Amino acid sequence: MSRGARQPRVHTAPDKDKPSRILRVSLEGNIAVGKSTFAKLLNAATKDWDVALEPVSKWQSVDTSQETVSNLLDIMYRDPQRWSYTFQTFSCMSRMRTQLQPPATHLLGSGGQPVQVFERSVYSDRYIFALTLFEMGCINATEWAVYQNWHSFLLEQFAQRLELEGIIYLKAPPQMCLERLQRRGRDEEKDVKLDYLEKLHVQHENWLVNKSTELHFEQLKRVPVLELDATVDFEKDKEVKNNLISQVRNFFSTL
Ligand code: UDP
Ligand code: DCM
Ligand code: MG
Repeated sequence: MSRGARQPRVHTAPDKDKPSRILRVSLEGNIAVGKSTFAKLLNAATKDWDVALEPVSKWQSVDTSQETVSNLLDIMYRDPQRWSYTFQTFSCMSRMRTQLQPPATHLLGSGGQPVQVFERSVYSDRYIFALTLFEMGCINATEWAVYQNWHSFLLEQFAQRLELEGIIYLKAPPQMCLERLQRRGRDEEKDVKLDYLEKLHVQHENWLVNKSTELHFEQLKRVPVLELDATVDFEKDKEVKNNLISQVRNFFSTL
């Protein structure tokens, strides 16, 4: 076809037997805001949605095929200058592995609009955690350059399989996240301070609300964000839970 010629419009009847495109959405938010709790509620809400939780246990137990070598989450919090880069490398790598897994088979024949929901993403690894740790001096300039180099390269290579169609942002004040963190009582996090949660909060706001974070992936700049108020107790209050889930359902229908 010559340059500039009009493409013919092709109308095809919807194919009833063709499974819908699987949407990929990440669930973002501060430490202990309630992402895992909410993810489990989404998973239980309909068989059209499948959730992949953050692989924290893999970070707590780094192993070879023979033995467990260390608890990387623990040593990162004990000595952040020494271990932050190593932690961010490993956590992002395990995240890529999770996001590259084929979707659960039940999603393919779910009948409705199938959605894969990931607790956090390769984007929050870089634009929330690695960036904050660099700004705090826990990741040095060389480590940050190396991190960004491989992160950009791998995301470009795997773009089609890692890109998201939507982001859900669970938002609550850092003070409330600290209270939830303390209630959860993960041993490695016992010395996490309000100041750190405040920095992570600002980083989420800059990325997802103010849009002032410098992003390096064109598609990511256009991904729609649903902000949800996580100050309500969606774990215990059924009405609150149903309200949040219906906001999510509406959001998915727009993607
Ligand atoms: N939590 C709560 N009310 C809620 C949501 C969460 O009390 O509406 C508690 C939850 O029981 C847990 C803590 O907050 O003890 C942190 O939740 P989660 O592990 O889901 O947070 P994440 O770190 O995954 O965001
Ligand atoms: N974490 C981190 N860097 C990342 C991802 C997670 O330091 N790129 C930490 C923050 C929490 C823990 O891992 O201590 C798990 O996060 P959450 O409890 O928010 O699910
Ligand atoms: Mg979690």
